[in-house]
Amino acid sequence: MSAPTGRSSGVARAAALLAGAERVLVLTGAGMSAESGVPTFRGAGGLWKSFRAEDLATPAAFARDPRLVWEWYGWRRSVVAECEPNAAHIALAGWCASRPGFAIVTQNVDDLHERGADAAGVHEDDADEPLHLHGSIFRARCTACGIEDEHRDEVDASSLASLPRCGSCGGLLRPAVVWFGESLDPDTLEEAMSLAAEADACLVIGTSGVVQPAASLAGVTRDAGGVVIELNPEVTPLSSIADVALRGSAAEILPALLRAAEGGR
Ligand code: BV8
Ligand code: ZN
Repeated sequence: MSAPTGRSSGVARAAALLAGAERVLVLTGAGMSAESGVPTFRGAGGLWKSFRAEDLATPAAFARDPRLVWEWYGWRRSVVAECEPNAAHIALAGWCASRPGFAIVTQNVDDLHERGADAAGVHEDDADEPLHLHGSIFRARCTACGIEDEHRDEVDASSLASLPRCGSCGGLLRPAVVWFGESLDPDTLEEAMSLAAEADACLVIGTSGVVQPAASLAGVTRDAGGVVIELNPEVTPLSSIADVALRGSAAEILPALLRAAEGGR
């Protein structure tokens, strides 16, 4: 177990590990978007009124009250749309574009990694798209015919009749995200697991490390002989397997860490 190191020595140690890594898996959680203004799930202030994600982000909640669940996602979409990618998104996008062996795997359903790449001037051919383990809040899937597509329309959740409908069969649409109790897309999970197994380092940013199977990715890297770097203001269940634990915020630490890693190449 690593003791959280002093800030500058921790950044120097983490930078040396990243500089020497050919393949890096960057696993991000809600803390990556916190400084953009997107509420985290478990942090102070929570996500929405008195509801917990585990109560609303489930198939049962949607079956019971699709209007309430769509109201929640409509609100979250409006919050994300008002937010801008922060310095961590932008620095990470620029850095991954210059290092082909680096992959972003995110638990987040926002589009801030993608918008961070735009802000960093990264052309879509220069870097792989981030892998969204839990889907995207800006995509919807038909509950009847299964068609999935981008969906950024304003959600009118005032009645069942006004909820989003499938253009092809008229079925009720649902957010194309992975709810608790639902399996992740098998191809996405397999790709994430193999990236983790091949990685020389796993950089874990802004996740409480409680949701499975996403939280197990860092352990897969470690079990395969790679190193783990955690960037989080708080201790998490992943801290015990971190070679370096950087206690601070993504937007503050990540740009400095990546600059130091660049200098060490
Ligand atoms: C599944 C999308 C098979 C929806 C989300 C073992 C194996 C398999 C499954 C389970 C298992 N044990 C339990 C389960 C069930 C469940 C689970 O893990 N439950 C937990 C609560 C115990 N897992 C599942 O259901 C998964 N399905 O495995 O399928 C299966 C099938 C049937 C039955 C069983 C298994 C699917 C889980 C996906 C759920 N969907 N999101 C939506 O967004 O609406 S989860 C959601 O919460 C996020 O996507 C994320 O993955 C997760 C955790 O959130 P975090 O990103 O970590 O955010 P959080 O707020 O928790 O923490 C923020 C962190 O940031 C904090 O540490 C904070 O300190 C830090 N921070 C704050 N500010 C900053 C910062 N860091 C840096 N800078 C800052 N400025
Ligand atoms: Zn349909």
